[in-house]
Amino acid sequence: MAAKPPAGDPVQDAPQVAAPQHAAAGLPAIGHTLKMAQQQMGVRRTAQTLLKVNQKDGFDCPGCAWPEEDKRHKAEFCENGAKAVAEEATLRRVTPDFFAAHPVADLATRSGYWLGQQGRITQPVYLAEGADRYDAVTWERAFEIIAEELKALGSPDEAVFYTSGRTSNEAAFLLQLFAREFGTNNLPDCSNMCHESSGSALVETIGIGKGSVSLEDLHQADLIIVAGQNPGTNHPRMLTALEKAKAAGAKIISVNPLPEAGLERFKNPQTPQGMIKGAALTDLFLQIRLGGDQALFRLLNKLIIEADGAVDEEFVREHTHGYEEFAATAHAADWDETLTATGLERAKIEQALAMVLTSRRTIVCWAMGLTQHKHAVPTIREVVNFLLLRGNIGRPGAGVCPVRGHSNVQGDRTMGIFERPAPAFLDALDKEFGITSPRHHGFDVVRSIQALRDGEAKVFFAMGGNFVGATPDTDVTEAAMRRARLTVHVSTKLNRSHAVTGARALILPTLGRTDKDVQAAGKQFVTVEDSMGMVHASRGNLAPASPHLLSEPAIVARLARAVLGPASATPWEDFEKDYGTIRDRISRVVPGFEDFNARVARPGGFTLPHGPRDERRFTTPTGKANFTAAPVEYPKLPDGRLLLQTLRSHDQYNTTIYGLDDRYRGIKGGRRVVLVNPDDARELGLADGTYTDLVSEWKDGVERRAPGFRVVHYPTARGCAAAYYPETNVLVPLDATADTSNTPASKSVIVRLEQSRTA
Ligand SMILES: Nc1nc2c(c(=O)[nH]1)N[C@H]1C(S)=C(S)[C@@H](COP(=O)(O)OP(=O)(O)OC[C@H]3O[C@@H](n4cnc5c(=O)[nH]c(N)nc54)[C@H](O)[C@@H]3O)O[C@H]1N2
Ligand SMILES: Nc1nc2c(c(=O)[nH]1)N[C@H]1C(S)=C(S)[C@@H](COP(=O)(O)OP(=O)(O)OC[C@H]3O[C@@H](n4cnc5c(=O)[nH]c(N)nc54)[C@H](O)[C@@H]3O)O[C@H]1N2
Ligand SMILES: [Mo]
Repeated sequence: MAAKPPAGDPVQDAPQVAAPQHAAAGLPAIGHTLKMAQQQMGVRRTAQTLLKVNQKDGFDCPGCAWPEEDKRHKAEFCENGAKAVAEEATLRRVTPDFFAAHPVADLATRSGYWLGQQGRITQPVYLAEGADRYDAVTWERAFEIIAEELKALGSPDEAVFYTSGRTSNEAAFLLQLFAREFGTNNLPDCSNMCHESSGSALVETIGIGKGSVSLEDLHQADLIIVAGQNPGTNHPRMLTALEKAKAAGAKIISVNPLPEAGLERFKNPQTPQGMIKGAALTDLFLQIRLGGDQALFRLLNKLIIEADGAVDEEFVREHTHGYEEFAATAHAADWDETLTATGLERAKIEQALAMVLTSRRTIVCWAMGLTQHKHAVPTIREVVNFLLLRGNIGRPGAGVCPVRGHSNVQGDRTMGIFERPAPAFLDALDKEFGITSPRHHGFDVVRSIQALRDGEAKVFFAMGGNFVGATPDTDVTEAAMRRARLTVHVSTKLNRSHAVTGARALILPTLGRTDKDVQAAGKQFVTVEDSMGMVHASRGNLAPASPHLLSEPAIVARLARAVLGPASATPWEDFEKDYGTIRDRISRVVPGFEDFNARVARPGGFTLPHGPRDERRFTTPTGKANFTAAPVEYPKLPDGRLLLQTLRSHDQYNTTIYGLDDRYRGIKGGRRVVLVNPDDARELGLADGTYTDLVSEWKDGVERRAPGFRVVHYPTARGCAAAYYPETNVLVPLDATADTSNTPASKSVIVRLEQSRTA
């Protein structure tokens, strides 16, 4: 039997600090994985689940969106994927007794770690208006309550339907269909906080908001630039791809304010050689200042244009638009300004340029380090300029590689989870279902919070995720959520959002990826799309955590029937019985899914079309790939301040905290740490071990404070600091967002450190 969850709140944040490590994975990772998994699942279930992760007849890992190699290993999972599985397949249970013993006010005092450790939720529960705790409720009554509140709204736009990226294609398609049939495009999703900046930049420049490379391309590249990403923790299986690429002769440049262990050296646990020695991955480390990437790529672009024969003129002529204007802007790029913006030495940039110019096939990979800045969109556009200059799109071994987060975040968007849907998508949806979808845009994440705050939105429904835990400006967001009439969370596990409720609240427990899903027509599977546009099936094999759980598609189907009633001609009941009928509809609405049921039945699934990758076809208004020219921006710091990035530790999955260690960075037993460059720390008079409050300064004059962070002297870039999210969300102002994408700028928060106590 698995260990019981801790009785009291175990979070005694007392971080212990050792030197950071220089290599990721290998033997310690395997030991660590099995220990954590067995604590949650017991020995037998650990074996039963971990061998099914990412196998062709198994389930898609609920961890990240990194794709699978065609030839699978027996153990096709990584340390952090195994932790994600163990969290879900845990034997711990949250029953109605638990809610009887813990009033909502008590839940609100608990850490996210403690809440998550309580286990899987087993029954729907309801917090009545004026009640102090959740009580068991039937599914019928739960759907009636939601229907009552939705029907009482002055307009469908007073409801918000949020999606987190673990939701399957089938459930996502139903949810957006229901929202639009109900009458709103208020479909914010976690992508708004994640790769929205990538989508915005890519749609404008290459006509499609998705990456253009496959695993095969990575293996064939001459040069891979990994900018603003920490794969050793967040996409560990990517290290295997990088290792293969290196073995085939590729060079790797890492662009990061932090020397991340996984990028330095990788000890592959799947090869005996790798386990012992490990491979050095990074050839050149550019330790950049936060937010300096646009300036870096702009200067490289100038140097490429000025180097003899370095521009792929034929590609530029045939396939691009706007080169002249861009080249003129790039020409003005300035060394001094670039060195200030990036904090890099001239020689390092020259070294990078030499590597760029000798590479015929270049890929740029990126994640949150590029997307969560005020100027994230122009930064990613500059990366596109960089690739276009040398024809690095639509050619083997080359392209754009935004590395996605949640395992189906890309698929959810493909299925229409978007507050600003394309008219062609809505036309196809309306034609298929005989409905009239609203054409005006809905609320994204930040707009949803503002609408709740201002009383413009009154019902909040979440398909997964932890909305108040993941969003910025925690105090503002929590106050906004408490103003709602009704908050509803379809969840597997407890989190902060269940403790910060509207006047009425529901928790609807659901099946996870690992659970067997049996409906009237028999055993069902769902489908997902990975970061590289591969669509495949996912089948759970465990007995569900409780007999009272409904699947996500079943919950949406029943909700739709309760709300829309007989007036809806959509066959919601059939959808619940047989997900194949949902896929039939998807195949007629979403381009690229033709013959969906037949094609997804093949082991490994199929690849979605991608114009730029497949045939250098760019569906932009100009019909070409667009060069863009924007002024260079970078954060400027007042004296005595630091620029804070809010990032992930090795022991968390977003707001789900697995443990209190960040092994590769040498942190143990606590999360309230702030990593500061030793020279900056000395100038600020902050010895290692000093306790400080982080105080964020924003133009609204409000001081946002996160108390009690232990200063850790750490080799980050000068002027920059780092601390974990979600503890630091309280510091990110709601209106500090990226231009165009409206993504919270959670990687560039101006802070001062106020000494609170000494260790
Ligand atoms: N185990 C685990 N896996 C995960 C997740 C998890 O929480 N845990 N989360 C999933 C999700 S939803 C996502 S979106 C991804 C996130 O994956 P990442 O983007 O890797 O996650 P972060 O921890 O936010 O790390 C940001 C990285 O960018 C660097 N960086 C920050 N600012 C800048 C900058 O201005 N310039 C440059 N060049 N670098 C910068 C940081 O130092 C850090 O290495 O991971 C997914 N996978
Ligand atoms: N400051 C700061 N803020 C950030 C970020 C940052 O880097 N810094 N990163 C942003 C990013 S990239 C993202 S993606 C968001 C993440 O935002 P979310 O996706 O909203 O948050 P998660 O923590 O991933 O959600 C975890 C919860 O999902 C539920 N869950 C898990 N599996 C399932 C399932 O199968 N079905 C259902 N229905 N529920 C399930 C569980 O109840 C769990 O508690 O956070 C963003 N916020
Ligand atoms: Mo994400």
